[in-house]
Amino acid sequence: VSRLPRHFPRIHPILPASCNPRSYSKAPKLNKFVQISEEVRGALTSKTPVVALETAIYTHGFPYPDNVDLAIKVEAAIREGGAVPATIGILDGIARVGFSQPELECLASTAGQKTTVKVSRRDLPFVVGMRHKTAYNGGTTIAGTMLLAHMAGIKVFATGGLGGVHRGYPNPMDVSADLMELGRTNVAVISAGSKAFLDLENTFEVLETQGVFVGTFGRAGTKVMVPAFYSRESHIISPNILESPGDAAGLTMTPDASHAMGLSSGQLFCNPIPEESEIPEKDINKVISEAVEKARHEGVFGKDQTPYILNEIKEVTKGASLPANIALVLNNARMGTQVAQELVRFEK
Ligand code: PSU
Ligand code: MN
Repeated sequence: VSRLPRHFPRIHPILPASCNPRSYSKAPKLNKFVQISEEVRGALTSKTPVVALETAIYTHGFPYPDNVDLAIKVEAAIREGGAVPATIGILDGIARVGFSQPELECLASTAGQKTTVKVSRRDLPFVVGMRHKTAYNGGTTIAGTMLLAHMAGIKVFATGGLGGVHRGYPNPMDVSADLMELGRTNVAVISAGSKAFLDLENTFEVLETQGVFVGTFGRAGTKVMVPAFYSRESHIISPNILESPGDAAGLTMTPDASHAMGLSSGQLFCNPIPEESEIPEKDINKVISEAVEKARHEGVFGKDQTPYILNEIKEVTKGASLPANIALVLNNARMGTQVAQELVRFEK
């Protein structure tokens, strides 16, 4: 578990008095290290739609207390659509599927602490296995969240932006584990594409190599590009077009086409940021290039790079990137809710 870069703001060095991670461990167990909340377990049993959510965006993407605010808004948007949110992350060394609001606030308030780590597939066994020694809290990345969602039987997962191939490949050979997870785990991820500071061409090449279905919501018969996080369009043509959440759900339903083909890979449903919240490519490109260059210059790489660059973009745009980021996450949560609704109808 690596340290945060020197420049990452440590916003909240001390836990708020009301937050004791150890006091939240009463949910039913999936196994020794994984708990599922009563609400999420009940929803899955009764075939109520469930939407999984990641927590790395709270621990390593948004400052406290904005992250709490976002976490609450996203869950509320999913409930409004008639689905149950299943926020996934690590609290006190236990992987949780489904957070209560106090638990969410607790995790989010530990953002920036050394024992609050960014947890991808490779980190999971360590953070739970170390519980007796160091009680880690963790924000799970898309890869980490997919793995836990799959374990709990959740098929739909809404998030912000997918990790990808970092610019400068193959020096370093930085390819997000998110792409490999999509290649091996059957969970549908709804995202605003991949972050614009990545090498988008190669990101979509790797997804193809991994056998991941990629579709973008748009009108059939038109030219639909995959979105680029802050901007609605990149210069990459979407390999497939999804006309509706029902279209998307048809791909993840059971028994479905991929199941019939014996596939166990995931799906990526790209959902462009709403027009009114978009930051046009020409306005954000220079900021992004400079942030990437600064990260390189400062020697920030590996798992620290994504949080560092996001924070740089936020600083340089004087916070203007935050509302866009919030808008696209909420937009994806709403779309994820509709996909989960459709999926349940297919399964009934
Ligand atoms: N998008 C954001 N903020 C984030 C991330 C994505 O707007 O914090 C996180 C996601 O959790 C994603 C992770 O899975 O960054 C990818 O990190 P890496 O490139 O180290 O795999
Ligand atoms: Mn990486």
